[in-house]
Amino acid sequence: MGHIPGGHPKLRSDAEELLMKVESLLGLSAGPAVERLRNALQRPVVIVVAGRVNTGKSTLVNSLISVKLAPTSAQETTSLVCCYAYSAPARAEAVLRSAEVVPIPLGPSGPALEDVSKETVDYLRVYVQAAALQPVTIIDTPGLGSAMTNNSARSESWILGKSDMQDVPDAMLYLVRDNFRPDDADFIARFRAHSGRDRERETAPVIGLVAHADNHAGGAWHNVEPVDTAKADAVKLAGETPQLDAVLPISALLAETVRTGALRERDVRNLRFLTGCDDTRLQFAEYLGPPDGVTTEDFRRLLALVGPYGIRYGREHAGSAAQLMDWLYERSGLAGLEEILQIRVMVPAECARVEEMLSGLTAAARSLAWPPQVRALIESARHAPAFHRLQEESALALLRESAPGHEFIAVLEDLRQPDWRPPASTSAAQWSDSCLQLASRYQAKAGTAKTGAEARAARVIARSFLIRSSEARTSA
Ligand SMILES: Nc1nc2c(ncn2[C@@H]2O[C@H](COP(=O)(O)OP(=O)(O)OP(=O)(O)O)[C@@H](O)[C@H]2O)c(=O)[nH]1
Ligand SMILES: [Mg+2]
Repeated sequence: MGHIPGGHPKLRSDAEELLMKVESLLGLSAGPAVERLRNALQRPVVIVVAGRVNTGKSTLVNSLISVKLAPTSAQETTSLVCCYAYSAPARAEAVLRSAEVVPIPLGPSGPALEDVSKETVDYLRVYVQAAALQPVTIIDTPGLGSAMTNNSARSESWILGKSDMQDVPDAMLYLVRDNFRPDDADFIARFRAHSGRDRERETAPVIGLVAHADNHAGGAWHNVEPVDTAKADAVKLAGETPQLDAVLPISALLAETVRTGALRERDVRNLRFLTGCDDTRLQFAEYLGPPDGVTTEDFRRLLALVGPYGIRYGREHAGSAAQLMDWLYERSGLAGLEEILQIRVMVPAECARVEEMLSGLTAAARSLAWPPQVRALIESARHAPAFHRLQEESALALLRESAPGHEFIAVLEDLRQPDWRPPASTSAAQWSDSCLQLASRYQAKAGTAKTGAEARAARVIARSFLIRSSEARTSA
């Protein structure tokens, strides 16, 4: 079980290598221009987590950053936007409305404002050295739709108020308890419009999450399995809500417990101990007291870590800590979320950064009159197999716009998976041959295509298979 995977494993490193080659050809004169492009390239992918009060946003943020830093509770909790980014040493700062940045204390339960007045703060930044944060920055936001406080307005103006396109998040995770209400849909539509304001960019993907999956459809003690029901409801919602890129069930509580390493051997033993207990007895254990053999404190701890769902259904999977962790991971919905994040968010966002870098290099070469050999290097890099991924991305964007539902869209989406292989290929030689056949099939389709976008996509797909074929052959 990994964390949020990076995008394409080699794309950024190939891009960095190109910058290094340019630098070595140009020497010192490359300095500031190349440095600017390198900084832009290395910008982490920014994912904002939004939704109504109490949907589990901060709990999900903790599980995505693998540290319990964002405060969570059953009351309205988060009152300031907080960005979690990778850096050492761990520290926190408040960015004031005046743009001044002031360091603030970072305790084990998150940043503390202390003597900084909340009204003067625009947002908070927390830096942690968590491996999960290397490729991404995760933004926790106050709950939307709250009439009690001005937290909601803070979130809205922060998420939709960015004027510099560089600051607009690359994607949004939007949590709902059961349904997308009209104001949820309205917020999502405004986010998409805002993120796609710049004609050069596709609108940022939005992934809907059916939150509290472990407590869905009447809760853990009801007669239907809540996580399974949440899965089925997520599929239904995806069909009804075309403005979302995907809808998945998530139990942020289980995800947080898995990712932050909160579960101790003693918890696993206590849960295993409950295996033989009567369901009704367990359901009312908070009132009746826990079953003999488990202390009240231990029982409360278990409830806080895995909820009633973990107690009812997890008992059967508590043979060992590893078994329980696997089960919690699967039930939490994290696996599905991480896969979607890679394919729908990380790969496209990294392609966009590399594309920007390549255009930036071409522009700098022209405006700074770099020597012909440097220009030639940049030009040939643009067409090298290493950057073919970018062609796949732009062919996909073009086709989505001009022919949504076209059969090539699914092919291009499959190709986003770095470890994609043709089905039923057992050896590298077979894999290479199948790719070659596919390349030939798509080359032929390019000849009979009805539109420019379709022909381009077919040519791009043909080359993708050719590249994969030769990669397979060299790995054989
Ligand atoms: N059973 C269950 N409880 C959850 C889940 N996610 C969050 N919770 C609990 O719900 C409460 C609210 O969670 P938070 O993460 O603070 O919610 P939030 O969306 O950040 O809330 P605000 O910051 O107030 O908008 C906490 O008590 C969490 O422990 C979940 O998936 N399942
Ligand atoms: Mg919160």
